[in-house]
Amino acid sequence: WRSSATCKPWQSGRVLLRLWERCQPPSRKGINATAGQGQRVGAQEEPVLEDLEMPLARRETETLFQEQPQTGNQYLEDALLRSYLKTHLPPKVLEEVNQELERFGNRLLTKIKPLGWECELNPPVFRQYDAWGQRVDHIVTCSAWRRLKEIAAEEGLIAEAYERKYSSWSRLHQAVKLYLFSSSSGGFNCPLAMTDGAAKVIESLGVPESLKNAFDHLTSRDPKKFWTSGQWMTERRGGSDVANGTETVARKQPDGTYRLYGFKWFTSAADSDVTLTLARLADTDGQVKQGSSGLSLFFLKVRDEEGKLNSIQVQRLKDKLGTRQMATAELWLDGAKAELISAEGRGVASISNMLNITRIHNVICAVASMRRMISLSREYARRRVAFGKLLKDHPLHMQTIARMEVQTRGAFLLLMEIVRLLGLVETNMASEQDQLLLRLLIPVAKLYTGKQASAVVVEAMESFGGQGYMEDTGLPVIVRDTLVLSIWEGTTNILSLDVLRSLTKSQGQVMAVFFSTVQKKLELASSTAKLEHAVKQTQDAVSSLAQFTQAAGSKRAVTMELAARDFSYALARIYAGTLLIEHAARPDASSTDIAAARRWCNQELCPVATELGNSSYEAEEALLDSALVYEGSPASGSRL
Ligand code: UCC
Repeated sequence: WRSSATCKPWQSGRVLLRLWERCQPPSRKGINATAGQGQRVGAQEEPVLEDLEMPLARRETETLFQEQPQTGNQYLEDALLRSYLKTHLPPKVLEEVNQELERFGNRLLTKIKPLGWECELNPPVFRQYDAWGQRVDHIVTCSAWRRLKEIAAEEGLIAEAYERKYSSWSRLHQAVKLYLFSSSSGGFNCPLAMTDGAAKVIESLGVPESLKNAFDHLTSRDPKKFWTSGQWMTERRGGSDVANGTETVARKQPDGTYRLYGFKWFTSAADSDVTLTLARLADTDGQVKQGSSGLSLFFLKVRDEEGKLNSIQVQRLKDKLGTRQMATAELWLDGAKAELISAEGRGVASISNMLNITRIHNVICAVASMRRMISLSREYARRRVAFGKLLKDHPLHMQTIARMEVQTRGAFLLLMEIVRLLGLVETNMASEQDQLLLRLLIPVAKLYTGKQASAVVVEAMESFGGQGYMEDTGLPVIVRDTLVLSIWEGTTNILSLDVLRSLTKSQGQVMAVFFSTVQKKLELASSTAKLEHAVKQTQDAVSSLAQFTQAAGSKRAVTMELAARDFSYALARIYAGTLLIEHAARPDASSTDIAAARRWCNQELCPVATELGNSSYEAEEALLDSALVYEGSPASGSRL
């Protein structure tokens, strides 16, 4: 390593002159500025002896670092979002929304994104005691986190959906804002998801007098008034199995309120103002009813008027892989004062209204993460040179990003479809079919986009090479925060079983609606020549799925359980493919719209039919599953 020798004072004037020249910025020396900092593209400079002898000497003085990918106004750069809005929104709504989203995009870029990053750098801290030994259980959040709460109110990120200024399109407008906000939100999208869910539950109860004040706070645009809500569902014995794992007991008080006693094991955004939670009503003998029908839903304020915790103790904050900007805590409820808000024993059914909203937020977050990573990746590919040319000029690299783009487009349209349907339901404009379709598509979209997002963000991270793995690029944060999406709000398998629940509960009607909706959309697109093959592929997949559902009717329940995940994937792929085809069949569709639809439909659209053909759902195969998993383990008794 000889670089330092080049700057020694005893060197001749000629050499010093050359050194001075080298220390000048790249632009003076014929480096192509558009290729990124320090990236040489055909730079022509007269070779000198020192260059040949000491190639590394130059490097020390030049800015040879990779150039940071910079994205601009997210709204303006999102072609699919803009074409979707142009296609679907009524002209007057489009005009207003378009202006608003452009303004919001600028605010995100200049103000909100830096706040989000500040939250990442200053995660919440738990202070259990004050300086004088008094227990305070204070979750200390940073100023950026608190500022984001104010911004969420100012932007109406919850209010928008409940004011219904644009009638059924308000929900979609809100979802689009949340989608743009998500990746810059520093984790504040999590409390917003639960706040939206709480507002939805209260609204679905008809906003009873006792909850009117809370509803006003949760849906307020006034930063001073705005409240966030938690969703305390998870206990020590129950993650997914809420019905059997919930131990919290509710004791009725003479004034008609309840006191809750129990331990909530995962409480996200534990700094929230209020929460919804489940508990078992204790009778006068202290007896409770077990199972799902023993659970009721409660509303409670986390602190009283003086800011003291409502007989709640914070045990500790969780040490999580991601979403570290947001405080997740273990909480002891030691007589927390609460209000019963569901019918007795209808806790799970009531909180499902909240779950369905937070699951939609999960989809929003999944699509947003994919979109953000692709934006950064494509931007980087415009600047980074490898093997003599920009990454964007390497066909294999472009193919890789294009595959991610197709996945993201399918997921995006699935999200838009769900919030469109939700908007119709919320404004009493939905048909019974719309309602059934919504019930089916929420778990389908949640489970599918959660998995897609994990795969896409990891792939996108790779597109930055080693830089993608560097903490201070911010890229690993996105990856970590995305990985939770297939876990919280119901894992992939739990959501697959929820898809089956929707089938059973509707006695198969959800599937009838699914088939007829897909068929209708495909028929409308079938006259577009360039989509002919994609339409045929999707129709074939629909036929296979229909055959499977018919055959499954005569099989044992275990078959459906084993098939649940593949079945849900088939629903997701077929429906998203249909939406891509529909979008590509517009008169003003672009060649990329058509390409996205064609490519999506080239993947296996109906994995459940393939696996049925492989006998994967037979009882013997289930036994083999266990044998494969436990071979060599003490459990199998067959260790080598
Ligand atoms: O809280 C968490 C983290 C918070 C962070 C939030 C951030 C969100 C971020 C978004 C992005 C930024 S995580 C905790 C999440 N926990 C879960 O998701 C629970 C997962 N487990 C399930 O979903 C289970 O399937 C259960 C708990 C719903 C199963 O309960 P049961 O009691 O065994 O189920 P049942 O008996 O089948 O259903 C009871 C009733 C039925 O109604 P009826 O009695 O009228 O037939 C069901 O139809 O509830 C109804 N029901 C539903 N209704 C159950 N699920 C649904 C549903 N999804 N939609 C409508």
